[in-house]
Amino acid sequence: MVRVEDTGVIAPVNKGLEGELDPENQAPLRQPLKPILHSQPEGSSIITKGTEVSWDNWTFRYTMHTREGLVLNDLRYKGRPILYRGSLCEMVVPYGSPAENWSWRNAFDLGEYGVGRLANTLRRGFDVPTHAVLKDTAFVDDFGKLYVQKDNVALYEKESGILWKHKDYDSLMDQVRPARELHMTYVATVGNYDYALGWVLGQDGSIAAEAQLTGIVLAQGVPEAQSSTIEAKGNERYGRLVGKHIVAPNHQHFFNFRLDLDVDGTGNSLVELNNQAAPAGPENPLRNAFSREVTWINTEKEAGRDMNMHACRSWMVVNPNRKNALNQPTAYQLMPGENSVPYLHPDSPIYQRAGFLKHHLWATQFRDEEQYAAGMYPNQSTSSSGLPGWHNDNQSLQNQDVVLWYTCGVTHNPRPEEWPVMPSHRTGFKLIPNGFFDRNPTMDVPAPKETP
Ligand SMILES: [Cu+2]
Repeated sequence: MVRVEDTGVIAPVNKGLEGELDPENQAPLRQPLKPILHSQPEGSSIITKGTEVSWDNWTFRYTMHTREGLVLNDLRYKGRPILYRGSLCEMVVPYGSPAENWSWRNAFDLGEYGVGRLANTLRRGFDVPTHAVLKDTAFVDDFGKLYVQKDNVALYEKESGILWKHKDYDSLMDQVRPARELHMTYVATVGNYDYALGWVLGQDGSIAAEAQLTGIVLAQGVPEAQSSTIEAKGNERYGRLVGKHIVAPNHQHFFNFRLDLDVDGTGNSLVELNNQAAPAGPENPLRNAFSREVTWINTEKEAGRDMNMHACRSWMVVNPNRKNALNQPTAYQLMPGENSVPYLHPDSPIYQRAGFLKHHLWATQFRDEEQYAAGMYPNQSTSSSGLPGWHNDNQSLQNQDVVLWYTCGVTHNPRPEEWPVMPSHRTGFKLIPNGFFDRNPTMDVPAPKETP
């Protein structure tokens, strides 16, 4: 022991939070909604053989990894390789309160805790739909002993609105195809937070990474509301009053996804796409024109890139050796979703350890030992661990085995409605085909049979 810090009793300690979530303490309960039945009378379209999965045109294998949770391996569409390995490879949650007992709080939920080993046993009809296929995982504990965790991975199909549709007012033709998705999820409880994490495959070739944030926001006891307004002042300077004597500090959740793409093979290159308004002139007389500019990102150091709303920026992994029917290189595009920048000072210890926060997009040439964005051992890391260090040798990204690293952030300014438990907040991003196919790959999806 180095020292003991006791900052004294500030507020009545919150007792029995579990009881607060109990249905008995929510009385009177609202009228329940009428049941929705999911039935698959002809069985599931998901075919599994051990950890091999096939569904619609997709095939892949998965690993439920102790540290990274659900990892996709060798993901292919109609046998064509797309993603060799896709994983959530680090997560960090820096808290924004300067208080003595708070300023050092910044859990690395993967590198320090491991989201796979913290995955829950799922229950059909509760965590996942009643028709979900559940899988067990064999893990090895800290002492090398094998154990099996029951039902911690779920696979299920979900109806997801319209895949495509068009109605023609002249001919009254009305063609529509309902969308179906394959969801693969698990739920990891890391201390106070619960994360439902996973992957969603679409029939159109899209791959989505999804994170749902729920659980209990970390809370500070406060003597009394000093401000009780929506202004940032008093004891709500760095958070928000969410209950009597309870302030939930501002914080951020940063996820880093490691995406070892193999678009039609390992020879891949990287481009950045930026939209820009065309200059006024004879070519643009009504000043409405805009173009999508392509910038080739040829080396690792060029690849530290950030989101840009003005350019509607995205990135694309291209196979320069393969062409579609339109003579375009086959490619997959990373479409960012919600994101944030860190509000940490660049000199803060946490920013040094989580250097991957410096950019939204990184890219490296594949190296087996480069698996975790904040390095192998973030609990003992230094500023050079992980992505910023790996960039220094500035390897080529031209026709190489390119690995993308995407940082996705949620800035969480808590609300009273997130107490005593937080309604799920959904975030993530998508990988979508862009020139990978010659045209809409779902034209062959049959129309559903007429239903009464
Ligand atoms: Cu949060």
